[in-house]
Amino acid sequence: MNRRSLEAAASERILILDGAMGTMMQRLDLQEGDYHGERFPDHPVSLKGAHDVLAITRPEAVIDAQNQYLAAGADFITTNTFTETSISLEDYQLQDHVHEINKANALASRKAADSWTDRPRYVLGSLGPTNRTASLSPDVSRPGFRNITFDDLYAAYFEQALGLIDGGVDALIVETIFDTLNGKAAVVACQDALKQIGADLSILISGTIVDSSGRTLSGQTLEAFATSMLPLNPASLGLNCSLGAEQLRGYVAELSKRADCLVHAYPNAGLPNELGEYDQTPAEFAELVSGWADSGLVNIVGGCCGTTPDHIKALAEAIGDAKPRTPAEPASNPIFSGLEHLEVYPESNFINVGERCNVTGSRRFLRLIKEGDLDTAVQTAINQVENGAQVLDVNLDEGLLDAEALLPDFLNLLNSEPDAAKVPLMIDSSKISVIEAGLKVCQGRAIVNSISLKNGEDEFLAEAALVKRYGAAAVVMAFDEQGQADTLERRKEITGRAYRLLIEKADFRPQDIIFDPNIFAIGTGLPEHDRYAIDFIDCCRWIKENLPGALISGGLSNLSFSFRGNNALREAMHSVFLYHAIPAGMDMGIVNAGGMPIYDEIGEEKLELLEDLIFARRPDAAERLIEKAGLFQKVDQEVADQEWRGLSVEERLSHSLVKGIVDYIESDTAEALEKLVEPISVIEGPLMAGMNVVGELFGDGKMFLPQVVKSARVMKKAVAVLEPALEASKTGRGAGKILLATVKGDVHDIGKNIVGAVLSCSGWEIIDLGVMVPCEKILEEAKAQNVDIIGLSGLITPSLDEMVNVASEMESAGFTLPLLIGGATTSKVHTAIKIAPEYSGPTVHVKDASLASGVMTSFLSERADEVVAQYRAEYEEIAAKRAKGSPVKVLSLEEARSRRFS
Ligand code: THG
Repeated sequence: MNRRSLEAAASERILILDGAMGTMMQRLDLQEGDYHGERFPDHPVSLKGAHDVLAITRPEAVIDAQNQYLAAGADFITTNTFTETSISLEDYQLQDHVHEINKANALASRKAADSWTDRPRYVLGSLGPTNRTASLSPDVSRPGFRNITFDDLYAAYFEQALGLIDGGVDALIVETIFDTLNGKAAVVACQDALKQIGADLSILISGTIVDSSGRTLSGQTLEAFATSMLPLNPASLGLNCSLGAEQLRGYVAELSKRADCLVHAYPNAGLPNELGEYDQTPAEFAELVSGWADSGLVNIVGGCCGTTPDHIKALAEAIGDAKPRTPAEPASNPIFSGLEHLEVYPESNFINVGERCNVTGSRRFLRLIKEGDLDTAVQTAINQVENGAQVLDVNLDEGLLDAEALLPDFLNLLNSEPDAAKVPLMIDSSKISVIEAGLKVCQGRAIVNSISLKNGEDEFLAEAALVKRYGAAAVVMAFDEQGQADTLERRKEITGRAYRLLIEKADFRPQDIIFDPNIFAIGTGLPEHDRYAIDFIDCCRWIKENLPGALISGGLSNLSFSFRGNNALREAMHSVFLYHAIPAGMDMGIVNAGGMPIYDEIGEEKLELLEDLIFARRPDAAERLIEKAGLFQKVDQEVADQEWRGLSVEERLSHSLVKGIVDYIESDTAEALEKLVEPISVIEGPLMAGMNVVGELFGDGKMFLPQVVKSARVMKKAVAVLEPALEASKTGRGAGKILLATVKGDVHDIGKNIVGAVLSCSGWEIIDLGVMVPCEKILEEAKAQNVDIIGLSGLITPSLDEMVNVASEMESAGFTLPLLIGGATTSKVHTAIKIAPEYSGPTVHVKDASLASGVMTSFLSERADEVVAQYRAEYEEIAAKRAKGSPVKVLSLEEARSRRFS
């Protein structure tokens, strides 16, 4: 059953999987002898409990159990081979019988399935997670240690898959994946085993999340897991085991939204009780799981631990002829992952890739690696993420280092630090064997840096195939057989050729290609280097117009190599270059996330010198810049300090915020509080003024994320100083209780924190759930804490969709309390036309913190009904106006042409 035939079957109706097997076997009360049978009479260890050997020693017991599921209405039965790799079979000293046991199980299941002739019944070959993890250390004192590698797992799964395919399964399912790296090894092994045998069978991928934080055991979010797995092209992606169906709904919905393949789900029968038993009844189970079908979230459903033929029967009946889910449109946004995912939206800002974990790019990092001080070296990674790096470039290529051995060691250690491992990795090496060694330790979806045409098309396509095998994306350098592209024409020629090859011959999606049209040093004194910067920028524009969907990156610090020793000059140069390259299409860059001045503050004289050089506006640009290099040397800190320290306290606060200076923020905030008396006045006055400047500069591309991160830190410190005063000035009006949360997918909380601070001043009790809060958690806490109002916050555009989702889930869950919407991208119009229609309770957009208390008080007042009615009328009017269409009247083409300007 290949992918197409599975999709065809699943397009007609929702398909039913079987339930748990272990309990069925236990019920038979089999004795030691039943397990040994005639095949293993003298086996040296006890086999009791090794249910999988029963396919050899008591096949009729297995067939009988599976028939019960088929009778209950299952379309699929799963082979009893969850632990049948050589790795797990060692527990029973059966590791030499892998092929035999897997094949026997497949044959037994085949026999059961084939005894039904009413409709096609299928056999799914099961591959479980094994008892080891490739992404986690079993030893807390050695976080970089692993007791199993990708290669070990691959070999074990390959052997198992061959046995299953030999026994005649219809499809393979890699299930209960709690470590994505184990899962990847299994999927790649299945693909290779199928290729070797020449079979074309579907592969289903099934993850498991271990707690209500929604993460896998190895720490990935569900989105990061899906991001790693979807590029491996499963016929179906889904979840099993995990929590009970009740807790799983939000995650199934999330997968359903992302997966451009089928989606399956087979949860446990609720959460285990104190005795570890599952006691959800078949009716309860069926109602919850069929609810997903009714909402169009799933294509294939069944049960995991604790489910019985009765559960499956109830489920099949409850599903009836519910309409199967339509797979999501194939994604077109680039998306990468570490422990968390990074999706690049058309409106995303520039993406910072940290450059410092590079032995040729940092003397300090090289020394740490050479001395074997990997712990401190990993700190370099953490620091960069703290400073705003959204991806980490790692390069250990150096003549005297064995990068192929060292890189996995370093990455294993890095991957055990969640503060670094949350971002995707960019594996930087000029040797493909080193890159592959790196990919074998990444559970996330990494970026390969880089592949190129330098050794011709065959090698390029082989490298591209390797990238695809691990589900990664790739930086493609503008190199070919003749060398590096150093003119605009050569840059176009090579990137264009590489694009065609990747799309037409390597089955790449455009969004998985990241072109690097070579940032080389300018100002070297050689006139042939003068156009390097401008040609790169022009090439960005050309790529965006001619190679649709591909991303553009570059190594920024290369640009200023000629000015080594003058960091201030180098940083200013980088800032100016980005200011022009980003609008031309540069999406991401390998940068020093810590250092970059704000474009607007470089000053006219310096700016002119730099732009003369970058745009090759005059032949002596470099000379003039060198002459004036002194301008860039950091001004004596004391002198500089004296200048801005002389400003008013309001201006000083704003200055600290914009510049990200923490040194004086505490004393200045205290001074401002004395002057303005009310803590709220300090927040709403100078602090907001500073943050507004930051917001504007960021929006205009004059400030970058690392700088915004610094400003946010300063803001937090200032608010902390005000907190006692806020607390004391509480009016004690006892207004009510509000739950605040930044929605899932979003980490911004400055606005939300301010709202919280302002509201608590007015006597509101604040339940602040923090950032990245999943919908289920919001609903759960709102109920548990019996809040009066829910306030959702978010800064980035995708948060708008998530807010719509929360509103609709509030409706499904029967909420009626008011919902407030706030945050930079939110608006009254969006709230009126997208969010309010999803929820029948009052739904209102609140423009800024100062308004929140008023709105909320009115909702809880005696005239609440009137207020709600007013809002509703206003919002419905906005929505109605929108529905009537755009106020701009569009002319026909002929009419427009007839009015052409003459
Ligand atoms: N494209 C792609 N990958 C790349 C590059 C590129 N990887 C490597 C490099 N170029 C990008 N990384 C760096 C890292 C550091 C520096 C430059 C580029 C750098 N370092 C200081 C120096 O050499 O003066 C080191 C200072 C120190 O020792 O601390 O400039 O273009 N795809």
